[in-house]
Amino acid sequence: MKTESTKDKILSRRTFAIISHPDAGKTTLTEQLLLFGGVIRDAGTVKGKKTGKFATSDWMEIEKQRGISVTSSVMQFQYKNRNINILDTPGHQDFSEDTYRTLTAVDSAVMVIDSTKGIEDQTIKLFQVCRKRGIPIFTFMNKLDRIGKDPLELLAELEEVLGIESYPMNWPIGMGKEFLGVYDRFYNRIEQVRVEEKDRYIDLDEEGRAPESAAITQSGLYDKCLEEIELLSEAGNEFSEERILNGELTPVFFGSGLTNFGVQTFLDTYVELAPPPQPRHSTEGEIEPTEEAFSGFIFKIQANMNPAHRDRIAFLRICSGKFERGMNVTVARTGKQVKLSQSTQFMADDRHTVDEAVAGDIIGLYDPGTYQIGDTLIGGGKAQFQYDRLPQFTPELYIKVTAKNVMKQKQFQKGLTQLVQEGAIQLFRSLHLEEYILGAVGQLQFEVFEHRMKGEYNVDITIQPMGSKIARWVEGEVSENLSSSRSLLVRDRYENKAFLFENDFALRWFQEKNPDVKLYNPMEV
Ligand SMILES: Nc1nc2c(ncn2[C@@H]2O[C@H](COP(=O)(O)OP(=O)(O)OP(=O)(O)O)[C@@H](O)[C@H]2O)c(=O)[nH]1
Ligand SMILES: [Mg+2]
Repeated sequence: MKTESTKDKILSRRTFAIISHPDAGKTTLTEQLLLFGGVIRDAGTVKGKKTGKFATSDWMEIEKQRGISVTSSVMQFQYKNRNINILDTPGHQDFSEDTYRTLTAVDSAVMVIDSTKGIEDQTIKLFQVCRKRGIPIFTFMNKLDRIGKDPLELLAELEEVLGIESYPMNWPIGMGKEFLGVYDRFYNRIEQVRVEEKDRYIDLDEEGRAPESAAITQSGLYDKCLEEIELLSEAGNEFSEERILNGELTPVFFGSGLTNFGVQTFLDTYVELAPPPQPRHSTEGEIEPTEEAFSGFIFKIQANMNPAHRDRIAFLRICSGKFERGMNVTVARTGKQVKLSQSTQFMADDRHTVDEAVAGDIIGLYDPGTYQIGDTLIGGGKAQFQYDRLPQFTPELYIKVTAKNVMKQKQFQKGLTQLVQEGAIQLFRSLHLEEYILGAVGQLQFEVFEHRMKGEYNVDITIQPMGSKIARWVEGEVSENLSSSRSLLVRDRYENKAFLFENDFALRWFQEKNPDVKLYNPMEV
């Protein structure tokens, strides 16, 4: 048994990711949450235009320039006796690998929907990943300060497009310029827009009505809201905490991240309803967070987070027990023992040393090249189990890369090796010519790579697009004579041989001609 205090600490953790289609407002919402968490004093903006201050979680140079999130970032804050680990993820599908892995490290997710657009493609995909993992999902209908879709239509989309039942925790009174506030079904009050804090809330009577003295009752929008609330009470789903925690029912909040409306109420409710750290599956079955022995897994590796440090950080989700700086752990994959003496907690790229952390927390470990994404770390001298493999994607797009300046070979190699270790791009070498070939799931990954090679390693690169390919690895030996332009034989960074096929047809043709060559795709789990 754990001592009470470690158990209490574990139970106070809330670890979640913010997910959605690009531009729905994840980073903006994250910024407001950090504001309530008291960890930043002014909210920056995604583009930083007016104030020159950027959102905390878009810390990478290229993110600031383009106003999009490229990589997930983790931040910690305390709110109402809860210790919150929040992960802001990129929405763009070219970066979804990072987002999918991040989702393995959380216990719940906040799905942000741009209410002017409704449910978009990438949201559908990310939702499905959460559902498969049984993660509870909280929905934030964003951008109510603009004229958007009808709220009832948005709810219908949740059920029809995503197939999840919903319970609106609050309901908008108007929208756009006429957005007056929300009718809060959970706290039984009306929260008004642009009203000073002391007058912002109007308590509702037993019938769920505001006192007639309240000015808002004079508005037709209020009447419309009441009608819709009645409809929801009669025909909508019932509130059920149990179904929320099972991921069967999503609580829905309406608000606006940019104008900071409804965000605090969302946070208040979220910390009440969101689950504490959950067990994680391993080769030895489920591992409970309150188990005595320390364990965790690495879900992300990031080089050069801070230009002043220029080192590599491995992100660890602690799954059980307690972490103490200086402790010894075993890396399950290699059996190697490591002393964890350099550990950090984050505010995006800002960090401070952490001496103690518990299950549910996400910490950064200094990585001299010891870790790989998916590694299980276990306290003490023996690793008795490993956590489930993390999702990995087969690259679809390929390029050849060289350093523009041959004198920069050394830096080029260094950058290549370090950025490839982050897991978003894969490195191959062609067998005869020893050319460097990179594979990724999307074009934007290459743009980020080029940008970072320049910014972080001071190397200009030349890119030669190869188009899309199908990668298949070879089991056993294979003759180099089988390599051709349509079925290019390459080695991955672990020296395993693979073919890059021009297309499906080339793959099938090859298999028919060479039935003895056993091909497989290691990323299909
Ligand atoms: N009108 C309005 N605009 C918003 C709101 N929230 C965010 N935006 C704007 O929407 C744009 C995208 O916001 P982000 O927070 O970067 O969106 P994101 O989901 O983090 O985008 P990616 O990280 O690229 O996937 C920015 O221009 C924001 O200022 C809102 O509540 N109302
Ligand atoms: Mg973002």
